[in-house]
Amino acid sequence: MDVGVPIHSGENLGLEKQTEIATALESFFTADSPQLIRRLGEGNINDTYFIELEKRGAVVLQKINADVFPDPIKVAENVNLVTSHLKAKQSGSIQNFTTFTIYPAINGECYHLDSENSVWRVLSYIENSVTFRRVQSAHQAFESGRMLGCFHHLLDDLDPALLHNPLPGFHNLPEYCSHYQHARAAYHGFLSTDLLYCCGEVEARLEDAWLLEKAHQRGETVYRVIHGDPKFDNILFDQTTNMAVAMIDLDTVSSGLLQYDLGDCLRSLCNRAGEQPEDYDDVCFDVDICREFLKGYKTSVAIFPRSEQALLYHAIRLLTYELAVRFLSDYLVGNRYFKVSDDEENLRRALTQIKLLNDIEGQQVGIEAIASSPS
Ligand code: GN1
Ligand code: MG
Repeated sequence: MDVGVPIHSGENLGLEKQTEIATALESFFTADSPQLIRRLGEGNINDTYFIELEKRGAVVLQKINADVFPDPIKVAENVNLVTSHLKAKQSGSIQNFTTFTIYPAINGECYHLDSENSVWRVLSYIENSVTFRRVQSAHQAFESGRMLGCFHHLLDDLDPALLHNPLPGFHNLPEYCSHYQHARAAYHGFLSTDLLYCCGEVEARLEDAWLLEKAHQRGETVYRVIHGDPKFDNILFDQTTNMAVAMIDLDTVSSGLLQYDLGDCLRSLCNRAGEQPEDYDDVCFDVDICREFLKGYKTSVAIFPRSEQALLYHAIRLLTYELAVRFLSDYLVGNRYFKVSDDEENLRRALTQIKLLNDIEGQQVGIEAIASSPS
């Protein structure tokens, strides 16, 4: 059985890091000091820490990755706007949906800018919560759908134009494809069998890159507030009740298509082998998990238009493809974007998404049937 990742687990940090963190905390809390500092979660982008403060107790501290987000202050402001909206609308009417609180810095801002221009923020820690790398049950799939549906439902009256664009080019598949082509042309490293296989699979689908944008131009889908990165381990579960409790990692909240969120969540949730499988043969898309997710999703959203449902298969396929293109391009340019533990990790990640993509395409009929089913 796969084991959930208690979000407070992780390695201990060196003295230099601890000092940097303690200094950042002084800009948020007076007369309080950290008793315990640990890395938190397994995000590919930001640095996240679990902090136990002497007086205030547990909080979460994050340093926003300025190599990825060109303007981290905009990211912090977006998250502040979205969490304020969620809190204002929630007012106890929706069960099992928690929104974390953002602690203001002493100067009143929702972030702290340090002497090296790094942006830090502090969030409340949701007690007794856990994230999972891989889905373990149909119940978790239903709960994931219910949670993402609540998130969309509560934000459906927030004007997406009020949000900054946190990451220009994010989910822009035509642009990712063009970056890939440049990266491939400039690559002069070793052409392994796996690399050639991945490049061939990516290049065979380049002309599909505009599909969702064309559907948008035809009026089949609209721009709205989306999470942007709702992969399965960005959903918090309560350890006691096993209910989903919160969506985390809101840095990519932005104006976008519903398909980006549904496709990204389903490609990660329904691949029960995870993004880093031990055996590529285990990588496949579990349609039963997809069905349960959609049941949960439909219990939360007021409306789920037919035209949006009709795009679901392509959303799942194209968001899987998009991530394969992104991992592969990053590998070709020398691993500049995603955190890696070794030089080949992004190639292995790309290979996993390509295996998944092929399985999704092989199951098109089944996925389309689930997507169009009324319940
Ligand atoms: C990144 O930060 P994290 O690990 O939740 C990435 C997502 C990818 C994901 C793949 C801002 O998410 O787009 O789908 O890795 N986030 C950003 O694991 O690029
Ligand atoms: Mg993220």
